[in-house]
Amino acid sequence: MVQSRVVMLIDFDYFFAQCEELRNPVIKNKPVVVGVYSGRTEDSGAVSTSNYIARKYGVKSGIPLFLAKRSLEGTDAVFLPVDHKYYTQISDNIMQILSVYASSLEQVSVDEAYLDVTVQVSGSFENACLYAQKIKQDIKTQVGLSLTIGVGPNKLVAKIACDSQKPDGLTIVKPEEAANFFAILPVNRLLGVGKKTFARMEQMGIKTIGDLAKFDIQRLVSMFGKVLGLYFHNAANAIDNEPVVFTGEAESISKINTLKQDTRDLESILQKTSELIDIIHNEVMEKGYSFKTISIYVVTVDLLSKSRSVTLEQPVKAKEIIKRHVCLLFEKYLSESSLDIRRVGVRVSGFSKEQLQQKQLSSFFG
Ligand code: DGT
Ligand code: CA
Ligand code: CA
Repeated sequence: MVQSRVVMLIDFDYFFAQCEELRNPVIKNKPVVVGVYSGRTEDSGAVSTSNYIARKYGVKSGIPLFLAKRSLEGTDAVFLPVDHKYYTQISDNIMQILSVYASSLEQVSVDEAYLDVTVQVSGSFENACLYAQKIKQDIKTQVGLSLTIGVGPNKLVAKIACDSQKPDGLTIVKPEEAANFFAILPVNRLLGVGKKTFARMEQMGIKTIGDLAKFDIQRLVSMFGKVLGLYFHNAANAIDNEPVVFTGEAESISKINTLKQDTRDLESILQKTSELIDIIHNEVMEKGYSFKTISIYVVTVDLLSKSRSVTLEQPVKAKEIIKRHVCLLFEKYLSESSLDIRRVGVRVSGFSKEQLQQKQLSSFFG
């Protein structure tokens, strides 16, 4: 029997608004609205997102700010402008933690990533449930954010599972449950079924994904063309063979570990990171990569995590270069922070595969 893949989609809850709650917890019990202020008048602009308290008043992504203000009149609502730089920092931090949990991580937006965890859970969806809970708990304690996880045999099922229960959700759809899980959902839950297609399908008698799954494939092809027709047929039948692939800068190789004891001692930290660097460097060499970016990752005793990185002008591949920069980054970090460190990590990214350059540089630095 072919073993099924185990794929997760992780989506951070009410992301921009939750980030704002994180740095200012007193607003947590109030409606929180994050908006893009266009600046024309005081209230012109649109809502980027809102917390779930504000959503009860009908305030959600995309609506005009003046409408949001009106809906929340008489409440102690908090309105804040978007701070992309801050949200990206938190996002990068979470992605870095998540990457350790998967064979591959594909970031699809600032608050969403697919993880292939087949190997990590030995192909078992029972294990996947515990594993997902562990991930949620880890992000909760390390970063302080809640997230929603969908698990399925492929990206398509994971995505729809994830969307089905938010916030702080965990929905697991086993391969044998996918057809039933999909069947009752409205067909516009599938990617690619927008307003127009939805209306057209409705005319054809297709309302649910189940209707679409049973619909004659030839007729679908004649209605929507070969590519789209086949896609709709497969998607409705929960078939999706797209692999989870690293994308662009999201690709990195990293390792994180807990120190023997909480410390600020550079020597003990470097001893631990040296072990991590050995593993990382070996993997980088196996893949034939050179890299440009070296990062350190720190979890302090208050369980907050921080990272620091340096990007070099030229791609390099020598282990000594990682060690040297990790040392410099930690020296700098320690001079800026006073808390003991609990966990440390190292990450390299910014990969390229130029063989010739690699050889020259490695012999130079070797
Ligand atoms: P969720 O996932 O339903 O708990 O809530 P969000 O806010 O995380 O929603 P999601 O995942 O669709 O979007 C992630 C972030 O992207 C969100 O926090 C803010 C931003 N965003 C989403 N929709 C819009 C929009 O219509 N306009 C703008 N400016 N930003 C948006
Ligand atoms: Ca989200
Ligand atoms: Ca999202």
